[in-house]
Amino acid sequence: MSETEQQQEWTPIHGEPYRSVPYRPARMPEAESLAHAAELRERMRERRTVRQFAPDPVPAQVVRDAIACAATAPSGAHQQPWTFVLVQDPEVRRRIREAAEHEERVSYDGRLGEEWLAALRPLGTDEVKPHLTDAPALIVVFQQRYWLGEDGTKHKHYYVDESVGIAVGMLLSALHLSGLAALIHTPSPMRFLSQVLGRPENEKAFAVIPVGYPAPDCQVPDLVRKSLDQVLVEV
Ligand code: IYR
Repeated sequence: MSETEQQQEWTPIHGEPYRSVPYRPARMPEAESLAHAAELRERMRERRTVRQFAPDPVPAQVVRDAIACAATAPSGAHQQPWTFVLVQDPEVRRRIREAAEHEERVSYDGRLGEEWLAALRPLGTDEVKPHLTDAPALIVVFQQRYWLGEDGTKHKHYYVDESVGIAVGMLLSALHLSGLAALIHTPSPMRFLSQVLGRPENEKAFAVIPVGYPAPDCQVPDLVRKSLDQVLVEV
């Protein structure tokens, strides 16, 4: 982030003329670039989705910094259509767990359908969601489907799913690289999150991300990632 960006307060740029500032980052020497890329690849390979958390607190500033990283994501028309709600209050986490487990019970009892349940079997998930109260922090990500002008006019946001998806990817990377474990949890339907957290009508819940340290006896499913050859096509 440039100094200009840090000093200026955000205001909507909708309909403003194009303005530009110079961008001249120092070019990284190739050897350094290769070393960073290889190290990052290895560190990202070590990330696992965690569902069993230790109750130990996490440094809240690490989570805030990770959210700040996520909020640097590119977005459709630079509309930054996201809100991150950091929940540490145990009573609010308890209410989120109760409502999520209610929805999940219906899902696992048949709403998902046999094909979906079969796809989930190797992950070992079920309707019991202890991570929502065991993890010391939850980040509830909302997507802003539109923004409300001061006069109450609704302005459309563009590529909201893509923008928020990119930001969440950056958030998961930042949390992992800062030493914290996380889970992307998508109870469905998620409307209860707007009610519990009192979010406005232009916001729709996107995911709940429990954050913490893995429990001492944490287990993760024995999964294999696709190799680079299987995901990369070079033309
Ligand atoms: N939301 C449910 C089901 C679930 C769905 C997918 I796709 C997953 O990758 C994992 C779980 C749950 O959280 O259990």
